[in-house]
Amino acid sequence: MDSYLKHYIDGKWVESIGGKRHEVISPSTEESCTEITLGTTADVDAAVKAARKAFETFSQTTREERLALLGRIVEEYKKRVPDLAQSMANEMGAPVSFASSAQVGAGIGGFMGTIAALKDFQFSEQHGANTVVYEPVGVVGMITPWNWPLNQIALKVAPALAAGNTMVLKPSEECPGNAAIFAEILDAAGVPPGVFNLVQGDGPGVGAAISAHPGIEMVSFTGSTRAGILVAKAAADTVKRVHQELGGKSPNIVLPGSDLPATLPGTAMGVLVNTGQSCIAPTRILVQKDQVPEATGLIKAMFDNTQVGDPLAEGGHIGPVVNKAQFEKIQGLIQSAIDEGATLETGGTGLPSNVNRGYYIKPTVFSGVTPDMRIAQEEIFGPVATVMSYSDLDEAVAIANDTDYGLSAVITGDPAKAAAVAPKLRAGMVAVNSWGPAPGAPFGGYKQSGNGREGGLFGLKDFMEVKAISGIPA
Ligand code: TXE
Repeated sequence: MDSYLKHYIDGKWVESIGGKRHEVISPSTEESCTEITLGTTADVDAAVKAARKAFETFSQTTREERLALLGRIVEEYKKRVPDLAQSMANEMGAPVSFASSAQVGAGIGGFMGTIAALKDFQFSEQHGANTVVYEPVGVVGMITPWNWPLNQIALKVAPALAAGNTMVLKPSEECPGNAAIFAEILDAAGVPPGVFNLVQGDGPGVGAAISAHPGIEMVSFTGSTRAGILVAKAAADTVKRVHQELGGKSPNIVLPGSDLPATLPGTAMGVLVNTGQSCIAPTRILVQKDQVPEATGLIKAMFDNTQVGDPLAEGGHIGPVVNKAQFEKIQGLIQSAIDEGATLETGGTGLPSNVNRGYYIKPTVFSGVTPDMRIAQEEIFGPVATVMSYSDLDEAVAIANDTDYGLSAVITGDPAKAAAVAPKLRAGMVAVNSWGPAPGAPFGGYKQSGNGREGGLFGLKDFMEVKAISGIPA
């Protein structure tokens, strides 16, 4: 792959129509590492035209043909693991070993979950006098972010292909290289021209054009709640389906009396994985007040033992955050917690002592955090944990639910006791003694964390239309 990236439209690599170039800055070097051709509305029009034409034939393919295609994509994908990992390490700072295992693995997981769902999918069901059939939605617009970039692309492209849709993808302009390699993978797997189109570009340009386009029947978006609202507004005039996976502020309720050394490290690590840049990162760690000192000590030790370093070096360290804007946002949130009276246990503002450039954040732990503090309400998206104290479980549940988000929640402790707490949490996913849901979970949130679900059977259904046919004897 070139470090200058073009669009992939109708099976060909093309330059923008009247567009400029955009430089991607590596978060570890603060220097340019990739350039993209910056898409325009005219590029989106060309991609939609190709996708509409391809829909005429691709929507008629059989389950077996689509299963074979998805299988070939997985085979081609596996050949490109080093390239995919390298491009993510350069552009968004995921260390190569983590990128090639977790980041690339999550993308394959999205395809495997879809393949399993498609094998058993009932395309036709009888509901009383109605035959209900599932059909492709049409042309799907996809807008994806930079934090788990391949996972987020796979969770949209795999079910869209499985359902017989055609598509136009705009990946994040912060991390476009893996999407270009992904297009090469689909090309090598024999995805017909026009079925999958890639338009490189930014949100206000290409993202907004996709959202508003009358030739697109559905837009599937993953990113901030801020941008998700703009997507929904831009889509409103065309009444297209809007599918959103947005931000989160996940609680981690540590049940009273839990064996903390045995359980807490496994869930608290979710704040460090991917340098804290996960929408489900359980950053609000709620601990019964008698256990706060022990829990804080354990978390502090974990964060103190976490190395920060070069994403291109092998090892189990964490990398920088994606860009300068995110670095500054996180520095501001850390400072706000200090100013509002939280206790800084470790970390803090400024660069870690072993680096002198790059967007690296000190692994940071605060205790004494109260629900009204900014750091307890805003998504951090960095390696920053907050320990909050509660008196009884009713109070813990009230604090857990007291944000605008509702993506995911974690419960640490006895699973039998957790079973009574899980129904009280206003979140799309509840993970017990793990920082994230098990593979195959319908992935998505309540409240301002979005709507719709991704992954497996639920994700497949979300990329389909439902038609009821009555009056024809079965
Ligand atoms: O994301 P944006 P940003 C959260 C996280 C992070 C914050 C800011 O809290 O700190 O968002 O990140 C496209 N119309 N998440 O600003 O802008 C954009 O080009 C259409 C949570 O980098 O949401 C990119 O492709 N599209 C999250 C995508 O939206 C628009 C993942 C995401 O970028 C657009 C990332 C517009 N007007 C950040 N503006 C998660 N749910 O995992 C931007 N985009």
